[in-house]
Amino acid sequence: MSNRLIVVSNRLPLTLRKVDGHWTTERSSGGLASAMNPILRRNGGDWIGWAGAGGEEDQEERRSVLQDWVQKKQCFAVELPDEVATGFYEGYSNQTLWPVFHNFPSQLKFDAKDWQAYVEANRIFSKAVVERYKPGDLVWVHDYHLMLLPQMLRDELPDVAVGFFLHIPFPSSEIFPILPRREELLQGLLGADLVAFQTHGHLQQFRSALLRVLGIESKVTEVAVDARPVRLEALPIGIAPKEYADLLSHDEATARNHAELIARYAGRRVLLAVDRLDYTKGIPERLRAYALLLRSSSELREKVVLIQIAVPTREGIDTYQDLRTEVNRLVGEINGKLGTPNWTPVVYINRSIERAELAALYQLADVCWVGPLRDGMNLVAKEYVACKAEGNGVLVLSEFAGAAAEMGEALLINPFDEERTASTVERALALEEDERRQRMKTLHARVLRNNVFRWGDRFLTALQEAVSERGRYTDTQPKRLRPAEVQQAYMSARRRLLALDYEGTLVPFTAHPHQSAPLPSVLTLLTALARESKNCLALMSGRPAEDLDRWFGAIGSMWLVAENGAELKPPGASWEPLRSPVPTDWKATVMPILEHFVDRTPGSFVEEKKYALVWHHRLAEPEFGAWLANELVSMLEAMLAETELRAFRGQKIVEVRPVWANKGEALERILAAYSQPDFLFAAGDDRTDEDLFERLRDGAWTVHVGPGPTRAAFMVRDFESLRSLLETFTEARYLRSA
Ligand code: ADQ
Repeated sequence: MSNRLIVVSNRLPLTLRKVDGHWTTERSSGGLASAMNPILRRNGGDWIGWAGAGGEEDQEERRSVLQDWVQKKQCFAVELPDEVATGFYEGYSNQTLWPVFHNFPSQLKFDAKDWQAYVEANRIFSKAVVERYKPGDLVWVHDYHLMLLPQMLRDELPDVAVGFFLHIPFPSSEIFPILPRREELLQGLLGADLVAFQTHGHLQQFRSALLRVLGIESKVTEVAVDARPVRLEALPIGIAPKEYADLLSHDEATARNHAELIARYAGRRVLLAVDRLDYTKGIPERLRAYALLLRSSSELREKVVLIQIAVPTREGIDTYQDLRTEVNRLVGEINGKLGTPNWTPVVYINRSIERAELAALYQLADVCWVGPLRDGMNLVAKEYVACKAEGNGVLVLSEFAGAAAEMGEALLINPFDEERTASTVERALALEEDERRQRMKTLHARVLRNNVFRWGDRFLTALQEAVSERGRYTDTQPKRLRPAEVQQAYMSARRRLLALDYEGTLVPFTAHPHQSAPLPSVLTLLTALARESKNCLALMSGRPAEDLDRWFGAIGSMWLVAENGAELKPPGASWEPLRSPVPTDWKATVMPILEHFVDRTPGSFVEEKKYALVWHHRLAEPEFGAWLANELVSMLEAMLAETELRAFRGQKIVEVRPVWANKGEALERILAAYSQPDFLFAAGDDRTDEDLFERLRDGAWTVHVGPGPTRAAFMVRDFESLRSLLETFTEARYLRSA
């Protein structure tokens, strides 16, 4: 794993600070820096991030410190103009994305200018990466501030290996779609080779958002984007446990702090809470639950103390000021109403504390109370456990922290239920020693094992695997169609056959199939293609004959194929079934089953065609619809096994029709009448078109419209791209030559 690494995150592991009028460098500790620094040293590379607002003064000195970072510290600072920085960081990142991703839609604020700043900031980061990039580098993008970056990089450096890790939760598909600019965010992420989340739950919600917002289906481990695989992973972040172990065993300041704390809290049980002062962390909820506990269990009074450490953060945002006021009020109220001259129930520390002090507190605390309302992972839970090698502590953990997925031996709480939280904390204080040790030792072993270094290695291995999978994927995936090549072939051909699907291929899908009438531009296009004397044009659709007559009847010189191949109409002739007689008496048996599915699936309906029955679930809830479609197909397969009928899944439909009624068979029939074309072009987007592609394997221009698995040799992005290509076929220069 020796590729150079470019780490990109909003902030660098270094901070610029003015001390005594001079810019100085402060090194930030923390898991991410601990994990990335050794990898960066081993592999070489850069860490790219924002150095913080610059101000007007001492720019030269500032620049020289930043230059020093590049040369000595592998850190490359991105400069954001003040306006961009504010809209990007305090605006879209922290007032739009942060609340929505943490299930606080009511806190969402959106300003289109902030979005522009977010785009601009991502662009500035992208430029910085492109400048420093060398072929073969692995780029690792961190977190919600930079969701557009993967696709921006893909546009600039098509072969770049880029992975994205989301540190915060990914919201449910009920919540995610409320986000302004949701499509762009998902598209931005899909530029990556690997998108990784803290938990499987978050990964599943991301897949659900892809389906609902972009209509993209995915597998648990992968999603296809334009014949490129994007790997999906759940990789829970860990900590660097040794940093804590070393402090506990060797650091003098920690030992001193610990001794002082023991003396200060002698005879009291210590509950510890350590958070950034953020509304997602559940601080007021904890304080209220604590007050309930003290009121209901009077024997705990004077025997227990809650040390709440809350480091100020994002102070420029009003909500955070309101939270600060609320927490101050609650702390004052508890201490004022319940405290005694000998006892302060809550010790509240509203500032950042040194690591040595934190380690001593973890070592001391009987219970660590981690109660976020929503959290990507929560490292405090793991840091506490890392300091409890002896097993003498209890972790109380919110089930809404990502950490809960891995730390089942903790006592889990629903922080919104303050009464039960209070009784769980009471239970934590009373836990039998055996049980306490057993739980903590299991947790401790897991925190040691799933540490941040393992996490970093797993991410980079997955990224490298994802990149090497590209080859496998492109072998079985269609190539992107190059217009110039197909135009050349078209131009030099003398006898051309064009078989085109309609819905999804020439026009987008509509809510109801009867609404798919063509726009004049589509009619003009088809008329021009059909009129050309070297062309034989066939429109192959799932629609019944009467729809096609109504829409395309005026274009006389074109084959029409209805109901996916069941009926054909040669140019200037009348409709004929592909085979006859066609049985239709089966409909009476199948219809009640489809109707039963309609009853179970709001938004779905049955369409009766001449030779087929179709259950449409386009308007139904997407995952439920897809699941029921599978169930319906397997039920029908069993029922129809002995007949010539089959149940087919298409784009949001299940269709029952005779097995021979397919587009491949219909094409055979057309080829019998229009033999040996020297240019064969077939385009479609649906499973019914696969029969066509299968029939035309060698030498034909088979084109799949949109991403996804197919037997076609080529693909184009969407129906608009296909139409633009077909329009060039009607231009004079292509018609004239040859
Ligand atoms: P955060 O929301 O910042 O991180 P968390 O995982 O708890 O949340 O990390 C906080 C870090 O800050 C811990 O290392 C803790 O020790 C430290 N800290 C907190 N209060 C402190 C104080 N008063 N003084 C000093 N240090 C303090 C985001 C996501 C999380 C995810 C991490 C890592 O929101 O869910 O776990 O990234 O992926």
